[in-house]
Amino acid sequence: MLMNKYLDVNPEVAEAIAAGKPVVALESTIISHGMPYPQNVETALAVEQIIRDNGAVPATIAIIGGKLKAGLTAEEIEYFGKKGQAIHKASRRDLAVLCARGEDGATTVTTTMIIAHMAGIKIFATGGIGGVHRGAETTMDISADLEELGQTPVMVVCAGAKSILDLGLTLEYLETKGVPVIGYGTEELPAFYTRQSGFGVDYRIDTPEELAAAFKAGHEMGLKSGMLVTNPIPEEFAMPKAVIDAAIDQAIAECNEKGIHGKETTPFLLARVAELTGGDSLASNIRLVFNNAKVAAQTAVAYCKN
Ligand code: PSU
Ligand code: MN
Repeated sequence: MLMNKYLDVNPEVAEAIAAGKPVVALESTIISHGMPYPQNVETALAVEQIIRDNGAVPATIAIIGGKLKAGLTAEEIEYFGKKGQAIHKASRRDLAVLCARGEDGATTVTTTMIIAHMAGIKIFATGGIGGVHRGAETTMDISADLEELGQTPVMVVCAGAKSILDLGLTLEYLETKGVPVIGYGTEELPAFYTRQSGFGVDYRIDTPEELAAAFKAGHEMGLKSGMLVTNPIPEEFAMPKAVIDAAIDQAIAECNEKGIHGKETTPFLLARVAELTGGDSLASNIRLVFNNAKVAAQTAVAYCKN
């Protein structure tokens, strides 16, 4: 554990880490900015239960009153879900000022990795990561998540990246940063709502044991980078490709027309795609998060065994 006065690890999580028991980190931006209330809170609580059912302790991460919290209560999750986009979306650049001021912040993949690492948590489950946005050649909109994956040794289990991003450029960037992109049971990068993207992953791995062994090898040789595990949405919950592609194209066009940019872009696109698909994309989103939580918990269990 990299202790500092801002870090506040809840007792159950601290005890599990100290005893070498499996723990899985979860982010809070997916709650406040990634899904509407009340599905966001229901999903966050259900995900914690899935992690417990698979033998690990959940640690939902957020910034509350200037403290970097690892492990939230159900009341705190409800608070983040209700406050939604009124909560500050906190990336790496925001940590210092928010904590000095004693404010709240919803942690993205980036900040959840940072705080998980401080607390000694190695495995983190989420829905999707940020990446290189379409048009980044001129906007330079590249998520800080990619930088963090390059410098913080935490495994992130996600369902690939959405095609709101430029998936090819996202893979190029990850390669530059030295981040292995693993396909869980697949050779193809999943595209979040669909199992196919047309892009290959670096390695296919089929079991939680092998995921744990690969991550441990990097850790033991002192590599500081993270590992990205992309876990395809179960077939029965995937969206028809034509439907999701049309919704994403329309959402991106509206985003450009409205001049939305910076940290507002991803939340806008997520909400608009959910509206345009009449909630179908939200249902898929919830299912793929459940699936990622299960794989992350199984991998955390395997990591602690060997
Ligand atoms: N992708 C999703 N759902 C999410 C996010 C991304 O499918 O909730 C959130 C995550 O917290 C991710 C953040 O770290 O958006 C990336 O934001 P940006 O593109 O502004 O870096
Ligand atoms: Mn951005």
